[in-house]
Amino acid sequence: MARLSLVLPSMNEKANLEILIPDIEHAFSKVSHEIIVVDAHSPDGTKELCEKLNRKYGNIRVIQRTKYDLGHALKEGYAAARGFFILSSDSDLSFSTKDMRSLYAKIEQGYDLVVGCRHSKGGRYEAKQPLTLIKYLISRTGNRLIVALFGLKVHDFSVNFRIFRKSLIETVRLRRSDNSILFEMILKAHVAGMRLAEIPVTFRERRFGRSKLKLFSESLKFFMTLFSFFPIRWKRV
Ligand SMILES: Nc1nc2c(ncn2[C@@H]2O[C@H](COP(=O)(O)OP(=O)(O)O)[C@@H](O)[C@H]2O)c(=O)[nH]1
Ligand SMILES: [Mg+2]
Repeated sequence: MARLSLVLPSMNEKANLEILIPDIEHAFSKVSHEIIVVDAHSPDGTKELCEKLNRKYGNIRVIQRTKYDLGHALKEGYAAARGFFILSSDSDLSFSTKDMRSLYAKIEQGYDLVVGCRHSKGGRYEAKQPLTLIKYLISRTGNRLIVALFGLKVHDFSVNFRIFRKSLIETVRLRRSDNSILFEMILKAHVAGMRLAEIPVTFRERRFGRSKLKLFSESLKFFMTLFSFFPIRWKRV
């Protein structure tokens, strides 16, 4: 069994994965690990790239699904993971392998879930483009609202950059199929009495390609679903 599974959702991220996967192999060369790319049937040759890299490294799997959105993709990746720890990250080079190593070092200290936080002291959310600035402001406001409403000690709930024990997803049942699965995981882990921590991380503009986030509809949906999470806050899962 690998010590670590890295789960990377992807939709047309070939140019980014071409750099990210070798970077990960290098950063975790001393940790037994596997990489699972959960790909939305990207027409850009992502699958072929992963197969090529697997011939070199021997620890890369690609799962392809056509219609799945992010929550589904993540759940599928987590279920396929064989590692003791699962590190979940975007695949567009927004996060560094240095921060991935920090996540891994932190969970080794004895936590169940460690979240990479862009909004706490020492964290950074790069926003060079006007659209990213809007995204940042929505993200910061939404995350502050969640802290105020739910009283959790984590400060970034919508970030797909975290590490957790595989046993977490066997203990808490994740039901959401959209982006809100990211908050659902943190909330349910908290309610289940798990040990949570966060570390500050840097979120950069993606290196290649375009964002798949439907900013306004997704944000609206996220805020609406917040209310459906209220009952979970005060009961055990
Ligand atoms: N498999 C899969 N991956 C997705 C989907 N939507 C986004 N992603 C991936 O999830 C990560 C985050 O998406 P991104 O477009 O960068 O969102 P942003 O960082 O908020 O602009 C990237 O690696 C995307 O390729 C999807 O529906 N299915
Ligand atoms: Mg991105």
